[in-house]
Amino acid sequence: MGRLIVVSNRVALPRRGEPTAGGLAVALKDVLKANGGLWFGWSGETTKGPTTGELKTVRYQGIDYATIDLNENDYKGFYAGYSNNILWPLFHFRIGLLEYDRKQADAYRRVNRDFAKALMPLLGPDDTIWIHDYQMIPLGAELRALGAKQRIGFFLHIPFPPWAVFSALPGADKLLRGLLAYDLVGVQTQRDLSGMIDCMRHGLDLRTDADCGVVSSAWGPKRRTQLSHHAIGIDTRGFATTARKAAFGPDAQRMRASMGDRKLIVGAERLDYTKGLPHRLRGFGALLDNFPEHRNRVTYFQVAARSRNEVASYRDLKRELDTLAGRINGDHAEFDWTPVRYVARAVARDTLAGFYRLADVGLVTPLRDGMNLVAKEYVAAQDPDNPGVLVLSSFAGAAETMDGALLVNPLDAEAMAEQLDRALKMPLGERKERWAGMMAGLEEQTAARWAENFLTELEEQVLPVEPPTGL
Ligand code: ADQ
Repeated sequence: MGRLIVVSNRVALPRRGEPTAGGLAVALKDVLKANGGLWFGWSGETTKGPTTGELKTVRYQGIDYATIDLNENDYKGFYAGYSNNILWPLFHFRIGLLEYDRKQADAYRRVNRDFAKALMPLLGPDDTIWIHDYQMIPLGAELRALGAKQRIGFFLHIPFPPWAVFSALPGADKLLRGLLAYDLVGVQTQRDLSGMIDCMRHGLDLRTDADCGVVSSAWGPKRRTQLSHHAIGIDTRGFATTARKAAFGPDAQRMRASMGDRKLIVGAERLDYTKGLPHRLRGFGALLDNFPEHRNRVTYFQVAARSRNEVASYRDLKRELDTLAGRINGDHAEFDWTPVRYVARAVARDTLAGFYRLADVGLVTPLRDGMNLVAKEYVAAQDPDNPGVLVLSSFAGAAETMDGALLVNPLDAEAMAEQLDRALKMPLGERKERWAGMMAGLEEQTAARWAENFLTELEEQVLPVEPPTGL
């Protein structure tokens, strides 16, 4: 058996003194170690000159890392442009935010081709390649065009919309056809799988067989591409331990002291329009308006790490949140109580885990989300003897399996207020019961299990039969 090659736009390179990485990076590193693997991707550096594909390599704790620099303009067009300003809104059902630009589409193709050219010489005949996420959809096809015959799998971390939405993208069918270069395409949920099947059918006129495979000759000999869903998880035990320890740390102590006997609602994400942050603030505002018994009794703490500041819609969102938080505080604050505490930056992972554990309610309200790991982390962080309640958007992939959560439609502020009220008043017995069910699921569905399941399914795929040569 060959090695495992993981490809993602960002490579989680080991850096000294860096806080513990998230579940995904840990899970991938574990499978890479077990398979003597290689992680390939962008170095994080751009150059003024053309992309040369020159490799930077480092070996650390049994894993090889290989990265390349990218031309500055190509990177902008590929990443901030096509990936984040076109594909990200499209896959999150927000076609109104999609700003199509053909030059960016070209940069996206070019960068994927550059990746393929740099990766190709590193591949052994028996290696298995696992490509990650929307920045890299055409990479499999680019590798096939260069003659790659290895098993190649692709996993999409974000939602997969149906054709009625997907078709808004100029060249939608070409992007879809790229998926046929893979032996396995994985998405997070049943709902995403339905979206992908719908696109295959209406965008490419391809029907899936009884086991959810599509057959095509789009990239050489006839290949069957397996389509399936694999919900990503977290390192549940590890996160629970981190949270238990962090609850006694200085940050959690300070937070606890500042709360007095008030209850705490917590939210944490990247500052992103898909995460429903303004909706969440409106829901909390409605709680204070409609349920006066919670005034001066509960604080909502939101950490929103700034991201993608180069994209205008992200800057607009920051302004909107500043205004909304200011308005709620202006309307409701007392001299000794600030209803909304809003921190627009990243917080260390263990500090965050400690805050989750202190919080009576975890509020997670994306408008669309592939999975949403915060929902899982919040549950894993709870004290089994006094667990908090998860209030979760039904549009998060996590909602498909986390049925102990109180589900909300984030567009309905009044309904969110009702669920928050219910969560804040929920008796201990019900909280324990809901939590235990979800925790059992999370202990089963870890990030490591997700990686293992995906790779097992990839290894099971039968590769195309090459036509005999020399005839
Ligand atoms: P993201 O959109 O980044 O991931 P999510 O799954 O919630 O979203 O993961 C975010 C991670 O960042 C969590 O581990 C969280 O603890 C951490 N984090 C959030 N806010 C933070 C803050 N302010 N400071 C520090 N850390 C913070 C994409 C998809 C998701 C999918 C994942 C994995 O959009 O739907 O679940 O990939 O597949």
